[in-house]
Amino acid sequence: AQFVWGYESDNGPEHWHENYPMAKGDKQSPIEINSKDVQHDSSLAPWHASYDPGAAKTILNNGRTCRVVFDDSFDRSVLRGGPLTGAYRLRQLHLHWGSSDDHGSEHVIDGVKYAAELHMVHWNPKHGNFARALKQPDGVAVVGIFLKVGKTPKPEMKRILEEIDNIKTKGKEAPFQHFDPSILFPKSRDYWTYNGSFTTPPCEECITWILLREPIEVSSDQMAKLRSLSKNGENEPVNPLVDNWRPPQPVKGRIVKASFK
Ligand code: SG4
Ligand code: ZN
Repeated sequence: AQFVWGYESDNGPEHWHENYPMAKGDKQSPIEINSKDVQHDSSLAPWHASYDPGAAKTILNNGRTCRVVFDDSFDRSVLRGGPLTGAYRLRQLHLHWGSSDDHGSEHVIDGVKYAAELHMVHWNPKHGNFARALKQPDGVAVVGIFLKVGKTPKPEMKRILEEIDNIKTKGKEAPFQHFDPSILFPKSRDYWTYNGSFTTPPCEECITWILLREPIEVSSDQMAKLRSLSKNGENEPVNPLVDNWRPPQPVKGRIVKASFK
């Protein structure tokens, strides 16, 4: 039988390298960040996103995550600055989350696991297309935002969460138009940055990670809504889509830089 990667004990992160050898590479993600090992870099510029709400297209459940897809056929929604050279185009955003509020993020900060981690995936148009970009060390930039459970729901998460019932099962897709994902950013622009990989097979090492220091706060009910997604297809036994995170990988001498002191 063909290997279909996932997050179960028989096809999860411990098995990925058997079919995707890059998963044991030297620049894998996520990692654990220890603030005492981080280097402040005063030359790190601020980052800026300029997103066009009209670029949002659809939201879908692929059985592994929930994803919002954007039009990236021209420089419409772009990320600039920070550690990046030039403008990177927004392609999609997706999330990773746990089966309960005390875990679910991929990156771990000083031992802290957040309930979820939002990834905004951008690619460098100097490489022509996304497929080519992911073969280049400066091909992709992902902004990572941690979701922390608190008392207050995040109203900006509403648009995504109200579509959950329309994309309950694997393979479902719904229109998702007029959405500016920058409403999901926290107040502070402080970030950590390091060079790493995609956190799913084939785990290509093409990513400049920009991880935001300040988490956004969501309510426990909002997290529960995300967990109501299913891994199964329609008319199949219910299998909740939870714990779609890869654990931290070896740092192997990489330096994490901080934009802040
Ligand atoms: C999620 O599984 C997305 O659905 C994938 O998007 C994405 O892969 C993958 O995560 C890895 O991205 O920011 N976590 S991550 O490193 O973007 C790619 C699709 O499959 C290639 C389109
Ligand atoms: Zn991701």
